[in-house]
Amino acid sequence: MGANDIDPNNGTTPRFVSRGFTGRARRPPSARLPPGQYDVGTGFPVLSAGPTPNTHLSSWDFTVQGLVDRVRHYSWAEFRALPREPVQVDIHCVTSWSKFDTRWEGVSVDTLLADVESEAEYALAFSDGGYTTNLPLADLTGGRAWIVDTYDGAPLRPEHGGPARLLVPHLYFWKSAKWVRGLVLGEVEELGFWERFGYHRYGDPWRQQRYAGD
Ligand SMILES: Nc1nc2c(c(=O)[nH]1)N[C@H]1C(S)=C(S)[C@@H](COP(=O)(O)O)O[C@H]1N2
Ligand SMILES: [Mo]
Repeated sequence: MGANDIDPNNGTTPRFVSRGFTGRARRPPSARLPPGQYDVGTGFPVLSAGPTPNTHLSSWDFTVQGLVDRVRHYSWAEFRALPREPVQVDIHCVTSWSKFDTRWEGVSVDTLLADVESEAEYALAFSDGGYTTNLPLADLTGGRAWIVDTYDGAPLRPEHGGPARLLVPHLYFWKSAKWVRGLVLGEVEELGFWERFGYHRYGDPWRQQRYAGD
């Protein structure tokens, strides 16, 4: 896929595919491929709806805003000083490639939200360039989501979302917003960029939640 492809599905996945019967619980431990996915191997496709933004680290910050007791801003230096952890996970793109054992490093979203008081149920992640994606707040906590700035031991390359991207590997990879700059917390679920185009509001790859209605 080229850098400017707009449809994350890109016509490569049949719109109507029969659903597998394997829910997460019944899946044998060896089966790492969600239904309808293939193992892309050593490749790492780039999927971006638009050009790669170029944000200087001096003007980069990460903001937690919306329904919060007070807005949090982390400069790049403040972000880099937070406790960090390595993450090794499988990722699953809705265009049907999956990639096993990707290695990242970054800050758990739990860390960023640790002292935030909020009644919010939902989050909208927003990025340089205007991309957004919505998630239940619960899916960003509990050690399941990170803001990562390192891939395979090196600074995350711009085309893959550097300086920093969201990583939410248990959902389709469009939820892992590249060039992420913050979260807006809220009581109601505001749909993000692909979700407004008809992609599923939640996007569980094990339940093949590719499109609204799946
Ligand atoms: N800001 C932004 N984040 C984004 C996208 C995008 O177009 N813009 N594409 C999403 C989609 S559809 C996928 S599959 C992954 C692709 O990440 P990669 O290019 O590092 O493989 O980023 C997701 N995050
Ligand atoms: Mo995607």
